[in-house]
Amino acid sequence: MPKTVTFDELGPVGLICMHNPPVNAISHSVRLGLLDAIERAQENSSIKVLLIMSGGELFSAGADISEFDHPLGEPSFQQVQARIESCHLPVVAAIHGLALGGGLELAMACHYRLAHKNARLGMPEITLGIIPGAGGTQRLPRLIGARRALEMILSGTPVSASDAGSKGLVDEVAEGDLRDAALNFCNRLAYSELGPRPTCNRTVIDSLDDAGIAAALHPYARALKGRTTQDLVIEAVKASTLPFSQGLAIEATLAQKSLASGESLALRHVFFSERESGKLVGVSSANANQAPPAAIRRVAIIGAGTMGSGIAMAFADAGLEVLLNDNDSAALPRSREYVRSMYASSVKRGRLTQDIADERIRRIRNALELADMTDVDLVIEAVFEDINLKKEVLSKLDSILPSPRLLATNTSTLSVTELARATAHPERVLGLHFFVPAHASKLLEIVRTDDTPPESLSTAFRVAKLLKKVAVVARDSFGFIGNRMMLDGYFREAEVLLLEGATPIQVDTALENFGFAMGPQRVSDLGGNDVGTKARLQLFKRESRPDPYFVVADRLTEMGRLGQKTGRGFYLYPNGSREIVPDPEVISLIEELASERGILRREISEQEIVERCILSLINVGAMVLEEGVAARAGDIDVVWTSGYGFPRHVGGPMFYADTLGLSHVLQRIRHYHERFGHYWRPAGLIERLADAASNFEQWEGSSASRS
Ligand code: T1G
Repeated sequence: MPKTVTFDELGPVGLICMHNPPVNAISHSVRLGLLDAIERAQENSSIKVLLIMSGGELFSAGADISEFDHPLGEPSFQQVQARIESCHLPVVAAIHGLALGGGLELAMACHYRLAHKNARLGMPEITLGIIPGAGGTQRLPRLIGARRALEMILSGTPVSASDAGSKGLVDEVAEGDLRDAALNFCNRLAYSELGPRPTCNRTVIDSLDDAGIAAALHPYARALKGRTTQDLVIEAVKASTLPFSQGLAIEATLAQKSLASGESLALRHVFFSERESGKLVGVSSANANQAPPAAIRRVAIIGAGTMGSGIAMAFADAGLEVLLNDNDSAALPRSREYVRSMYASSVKRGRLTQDIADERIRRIRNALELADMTDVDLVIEAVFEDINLKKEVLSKLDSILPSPRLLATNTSTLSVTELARATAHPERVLGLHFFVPAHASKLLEIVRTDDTPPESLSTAFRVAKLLKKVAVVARDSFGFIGNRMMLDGYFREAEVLLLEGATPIQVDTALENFGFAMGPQRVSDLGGNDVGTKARLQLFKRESRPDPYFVVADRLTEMGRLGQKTGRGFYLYPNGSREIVPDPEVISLIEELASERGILRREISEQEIVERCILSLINVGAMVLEEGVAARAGDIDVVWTSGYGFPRHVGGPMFYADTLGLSHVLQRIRHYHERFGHYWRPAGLIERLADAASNFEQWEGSSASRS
């Protein structure tokens, strides 16, 4: 068992170094190693100063999250930090890369801190539904003030080393080699009067009043909607004005409470599912290494519409050279304008400097001929959603681009298998399904066919990592994972509820209260009702669907009520505003469509709206899983939380189903099946798991062992 902590004597400096790849998580063995090293240093009279650093890419990503489901082994974080703080030798932490959560808390328990200029320091615990539980809510306020500490913990986003320096979180920001700078700092300390400087002895310079708390919460109100962790964070930081040991005890109680919360279980599930979804299923990491991803340096995008331009920006943002092509000569200048305006608004919002924006725009170059693309590593076609046009483009590219370079299609509705087989090398064609807006949406659905080898999948995973997107593999089928569940489940049921008597705003409000970023009718209006209608027409070429299936949205499209872009859709958008205004004309239209189908309308409760929309989503999700379209229930949760606005703190539809209990889910689905028939036929997988008193998580575990 390699040592996770080493101790070296460098003259008067005792160097304690953590080695726990890949992210130096402060696991049980690291805590043991730290305590042991401190004891050894204390017994060695030649040691005057202790220096804590790490090997690898970063200082530490914090506590080992995989240990949270079991009682934490001794020594605890608090015991290690108390040992550091009470050490009679000054203890210095030198931070490179990232110091997150428990990693930063370890550094804050040290008496002095240095950070390399490129380092970032943060408390991301709130993204996991927990509060800092290793003294962070007590030491951070003592270092930077209660107000700023609260802001840093509520944001969960790391700050730069220079920002940390200006706030007083670190004592020195090192420009050059960190180890040299740290040893210089320690040697100066060793022969100075300065001794240990326990953070716990400091006092908090400011206090938190209601106005200060409200102001600190305000920027995160939307991100924390429906969440509770922030309340525990506030309570803990407020306790930092008490004597340290009292505050620490309060933090420990609140940390336990947060750790046990459903919110945290859900967010941890999403954290690990996002890491799992990027791995080849059924292919061991050893074999995965036999399918090395191809290098991706230059890419080409065919089709300079909104999607094509957004995809080009995503690659330019990732630092790659991009060639953009379109057979409509007016499209390229139009795309250039779109790209410029998108970057201009990022500069205006302070998200980018003008120089970086200019650099990224420069990286996107027009390519007038397909023949100009012989030396790119990847081509993605994003032309109009027409099977013959896409086949023509892909087979031309197949003849131009040396195999096995990857050819990808951004189709969201067409058969990737049919497109791939239109080329001479179907093994190198797969789907890279981006979501609007392509440069910002986190999700990338990788669509594989029966001809797709692991090598092509590995390259697609590499593309996702390059673009900092979460990748999920879907088997080529009707609507892949996300759209299939949205169309056959969630959105379809939302429309049926309209026919039965609910109004668009009732349905949207119910699902937004459940936690969705935006309700289905508002999403449809944002994306364009015509886009949905066209997509369904394409999909129906693969499989048909019995009525009622989006009869309201399709009628709105016929009437030219396309949504925000025409100022009218399910709602009115007066004067181009994005604010929705209910439209009685739409209600009359829905009443007409309902009476045409003999549907009696009635009052429908918010509870029924949410239950029917979410259960139909879960039911179709189970079908997607049992058909092998999705390989893992966790993959479905990643698709919905990162691509369709499903609330992360609920864990995704399949995790939520396990939370409800599959026997309850099955009982309710059967209830609706009796009432509504076809679309509510229970998925066989739910029946089998409920009968076996099992759930998706257990099924997943057993299927993983089966593959
Ligand atoms: N614990 C355990 N495993 C971790 C981990 C952690 N903290 N962080 C990452 N991993 C695993 C991850 O599952 C993956 O495993 C591998 O490392 C690479 O990660 C007491 C209680 C650091 C920015 O929230 O944000 O401290 O899939 O693919 O894209 O108050 O990982 O290869 O098997 O994400 O380069 C607070 C979580 C903990 C940071 C690197 N810390 N990590 O991103 O690699 S709670 C966090 C990250 C805490 C204290 C509390 C990212 C990263 P595998 P990766 P990456």
